[in-house]
Amino acid sequence: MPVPSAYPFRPYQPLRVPVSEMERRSQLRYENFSQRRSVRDFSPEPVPRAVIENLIRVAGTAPSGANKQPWTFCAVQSPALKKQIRVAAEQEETEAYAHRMPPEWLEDLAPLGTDSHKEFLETAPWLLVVFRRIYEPQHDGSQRNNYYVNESVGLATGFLLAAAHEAGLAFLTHTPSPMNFLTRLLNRPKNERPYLLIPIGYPAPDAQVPDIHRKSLEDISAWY
Ligand code: IYR
Repeated sequence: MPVPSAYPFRPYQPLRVPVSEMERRSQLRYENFSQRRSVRDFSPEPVPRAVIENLIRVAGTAPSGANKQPWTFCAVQSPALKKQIRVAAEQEETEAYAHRMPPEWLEDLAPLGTDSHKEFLETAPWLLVVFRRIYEPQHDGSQRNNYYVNESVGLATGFLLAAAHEAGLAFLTHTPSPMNFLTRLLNRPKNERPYLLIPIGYPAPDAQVPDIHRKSLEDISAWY
């Protein structure tokens, strides 16, 4: 018998997937996801707002600490705002590449061919800016903390990116550092902190990606 609770519960019996079908689906999912690559050269081709709305809806289904759902997803389409974001990001990145990142970090980035130019911030049809909500302001003016905010927002963002890939879109998980300029440019409230900046769209027709490789199952797992 289920334990009685002060809060309402309801039955949950999602449709069972037969094991053979489970194997097939997980294999297909892996094959599809293994094709995903981070993209830095975008086509300006538009992506319908309805698609972005669905991706954000998917993100909102992620598990979160105490079901606080401590996230806000800002979708930026305005060319003027994208330009402001690019200018501010490039300012920080110029400083970062020239002075802030230690030689070892620059060495690790060399195979990716990145630099302080962030044209994709203007070219991609959408910029998704993910904010984590540290606390929730209460009606009486007090604050109530959220739990496992980084983990929760990471999961939600992962859900969103998986859905974007499945929808046939390309993206980059961009982390200009520091990114407080996003709080300012998007006029976000004090309880929100920028988490990730994600240009999303189609790759440019001549887009290239670095020839890098993924670790194998053996490399990333241990079995007991
Ligand atoms: N934020 C910089 C540097 C950078 C850092 C990491 I770690 C990367 O995987 C890629 C880039 C930039 O976006 O160029």
